[in-house]
Amino acid sequence: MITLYGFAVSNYYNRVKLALMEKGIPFAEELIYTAKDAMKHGSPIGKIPFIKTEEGQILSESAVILEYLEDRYPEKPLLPTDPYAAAKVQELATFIDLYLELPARELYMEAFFGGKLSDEVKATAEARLKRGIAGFAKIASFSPYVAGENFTLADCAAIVHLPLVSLATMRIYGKDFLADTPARVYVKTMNQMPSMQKINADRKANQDFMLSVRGVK
Ligand SMILES: N[C@@H](CCC(=O)N[C@@H](CS)C(=O)NCC(=O)O)C(=O)O
Repeated sequence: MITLYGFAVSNYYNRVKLALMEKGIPFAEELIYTAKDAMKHGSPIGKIPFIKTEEGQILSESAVILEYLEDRYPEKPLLPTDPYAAAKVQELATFIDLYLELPARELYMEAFFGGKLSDEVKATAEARLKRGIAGFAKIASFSPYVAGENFTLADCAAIVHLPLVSLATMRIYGKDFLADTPARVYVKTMNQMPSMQKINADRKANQDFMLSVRGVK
């Protein structure tokens, strides 16, 4: 059985967990909280999530793990069969990672963990986020899933990342930068999925413990 390593508060961890659950792949969770522990278990730079495959191999990077799961467990696909349509799903997922989550991540220290950011960091993140969100709004369809009619790998990224983008921008700039997109309704709807209810319950249960172990980040 696959083992998923990381902590249940992490959006990247929950992206993999969501794909595993939606594809109906059995897995065990091994909660680890520190980079040192992650490295001890095989994570190359101590980041989570990573998995141990059924064959005992280690694999990191959430987007890569999802691609591996598609290839290894094709029974319930989360990518369209048409190559261009599949690439468009991956484009959207990559876009959300690179141009929404990563710039928003610059804000987490102050937005969620009591740190203090310089005005320069905030201004840089703001410009990057505004540019990224304008592009995201052009390619996301929200009809009803983020890439179209079917639940795909792009949803696994969108559902876990978009709430953090909203919350972080709200806290730092006093405005949800995704407010002009259907993100809020989308996330609310997606959170009703049984898999997301379990993921959110686990996240809440894990939050206080994680903060006490890791401090920040
Ligand atoms: N590109 C990575 C990002 C993973 C990532 O940033 N994980 C965070 C938790 S959400 C982490 O491990 N942070 C601890 C650290 O950087 O030491 C992925 O997609 O898996």
